[in-house]
Amino acid sequence: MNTVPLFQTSSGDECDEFACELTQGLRSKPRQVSPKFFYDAAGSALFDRICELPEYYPTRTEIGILNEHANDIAASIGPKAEIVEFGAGSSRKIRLLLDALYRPQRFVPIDISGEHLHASADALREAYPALEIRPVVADFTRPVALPPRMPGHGARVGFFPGSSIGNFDPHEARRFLRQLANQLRGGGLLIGTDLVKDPAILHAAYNDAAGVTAAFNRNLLVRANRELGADFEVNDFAHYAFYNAPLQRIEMHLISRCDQHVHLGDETFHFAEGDSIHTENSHKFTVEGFHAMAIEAGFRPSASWCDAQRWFCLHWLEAPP
Ligand code: AVJ
Repeated sequence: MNTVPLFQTSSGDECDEFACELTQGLRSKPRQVSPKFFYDAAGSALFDRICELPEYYPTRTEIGILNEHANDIAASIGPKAEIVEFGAGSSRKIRLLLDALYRPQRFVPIDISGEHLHASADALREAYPALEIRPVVADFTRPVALPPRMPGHGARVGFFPGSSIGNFDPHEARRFLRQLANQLRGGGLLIGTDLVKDPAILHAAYNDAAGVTAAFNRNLLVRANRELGADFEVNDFAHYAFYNAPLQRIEMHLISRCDQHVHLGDETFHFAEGDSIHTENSHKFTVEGFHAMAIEAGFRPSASWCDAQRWFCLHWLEAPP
């Protein structure tokens, strides 16, 4: 078992990141924790199940768009591209993209989890022997040193599907896109966004009948118990997800079902009945609003491909040289 270093330092470098951020998040009011901590092995498996749920339309809608517009997307990106994926998700989407492209030269998946990254890189190497695959273990929200571009290669193209951009607050999203526009100079970014729509459809997507999203949300507490020795009574926290229309985002919370105390490290946290831990924001976009944000970040929006219901959209953003 891993021993967890002490984490009351404010410098933050000596401590386990999850321990640090969870402790700080529980000390603050409103209480909050980053959704990036959902994705341990169990959380990643739960997310894969979410993507198959009848209510969770984003994954299958985005795959449908990739399929339907594969030729246009490939024409926009051009031949011999170097593809950089921010966060190595399920390999289904990248395979669809690689299959559509004309002689892609190199694939650089960036992910914080080396284990997951190298396993999927090995599988892709078998399926695409002509493609150079250069995984980079890193937190893609920070600037990542990319392998130098090869002479003779086509555009350097970022791939950021799944509306993962929706996890950032608008200010952070702009900052992140600005960073990408710099890294991808002379190339571009293929990015997926979930769109603003009937709140009932959004609500259902984050409140599935089978309870998988609830388990995904609560897994954060399961993980804290296992990795950090916390003592959350997981079933005493309710999954609560709703659409915040003025802020155009789904919010996920864990709500205390009773008056209770939780121990983490050497601290005791009190929860009154109804107290919340804010675990995720998932922002929704309009095509126009997203284009405006992309322009502010230094991109030139070129094409956007949506499904017929306009539930989800893939955008091709050019990064000026
Ligand atoms: C991976 C952030 C796009 O917000 O829809 C799914 C994560 N959370 N169900 C999303 C998620 C709850 C997902 N993103």
